[in-house]
Amino acid sequence: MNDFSPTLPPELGSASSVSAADVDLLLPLAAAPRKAKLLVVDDQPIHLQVLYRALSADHQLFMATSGAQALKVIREQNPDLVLLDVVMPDMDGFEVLQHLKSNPESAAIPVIFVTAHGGDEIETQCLHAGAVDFIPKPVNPSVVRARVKTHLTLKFQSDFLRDMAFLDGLTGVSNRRQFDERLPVEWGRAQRNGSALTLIMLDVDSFKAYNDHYGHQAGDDCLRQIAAVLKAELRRPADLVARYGGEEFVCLLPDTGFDDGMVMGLRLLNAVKALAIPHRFSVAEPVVTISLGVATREGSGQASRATYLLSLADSQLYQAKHSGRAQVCGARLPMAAAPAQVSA
Ligand code: GH3
Ligand code: MG
Ligand code: MG
Repeated sequence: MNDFSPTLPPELGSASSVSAADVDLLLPLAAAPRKAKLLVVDDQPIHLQVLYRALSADHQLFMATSGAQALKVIREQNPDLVLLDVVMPDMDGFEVLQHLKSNPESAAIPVIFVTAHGGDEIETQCLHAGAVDFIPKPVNPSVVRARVKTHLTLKFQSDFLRDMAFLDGLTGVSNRRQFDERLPVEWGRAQRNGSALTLIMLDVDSFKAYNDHYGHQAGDDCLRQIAAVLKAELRRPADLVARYGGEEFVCLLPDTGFDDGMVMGLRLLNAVKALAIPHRFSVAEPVVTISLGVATREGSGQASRATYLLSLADSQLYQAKHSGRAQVCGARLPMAAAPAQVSA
């Protein structure tokens, strides 16, 4: 049995049904950059067709004809809004919504229920289940468009506010709050999978002297340039660069072992030096430089806390400062052996 055999509205092609492999090719159905992504879920092709006609001109539209298929599209496409049929065989709309709400990655996606089974009671039930709105069938295209527009506006506003809450206002990279949230998540993942995790902590050398001589504005500009360089050098999607505070930054590098972490540290050191920002008053070099501490958790053993990785990076940074600045020091986190497997 496969879950992916939607019947498509005539506009979407001549095929009356498609296989699981074809679904990926058919989606997105109306791709265009920067259009909001909508997922429409209904087991009845006729209803999909009506919603397709109403919404496809202004949105990037995805279709699903079962709850299971909807969850797959949501995982892969992360839509901005879902229009969800309530009554479907196998997995109904309430169950789909429950899945969405229980996963932090999809919990914030707004869901509008669309159902023929109207009435105050079902409407209340939909809203209590966590839907943002309720549209009765048969749908009126202009009402659907208006409600979708309203909920997309709210969604984009809340996305914007959440992004702002995690960004550093001066440099535009992530802030301390974002880092504090990500560190335990990445730490947990590394412990579970026995994968490597490297943390680099870095600090601008003689930055007080830089501010004192070149002015605070120039200091701010210098921090912005350094942040941009760090971001440009760390290109993996999972890498995180955050301003930790003042003139200190942290880089969190999942799946990065100690040797690669040290190479990355050196790259950052050289990239900042290559900015060639004059600093006649630095104790290190005549240009702005950074000192870096690298700490890596690797191997299948256990180390007790994420904060130990942070302390180790901090102590390595201290070492780099103490040894003359403009350099990288690093260490591996000592690990205890993983607990032995007990068999019955
Ligand atoms: P070291 O090489 O040991 O790190 O010396 P340092 O002078 O960089 O360190 P110190 O901690 O004495 O001074 C840090 C300076 O960073 C002091 C503060 O004025 C400056 N600073 C911190 N945050 C900002 C900021 O947002 N903008 C500017 N322009 N300067 C900042
Ligand atoms: Mg400093
Ligand atoms: Mg400092």
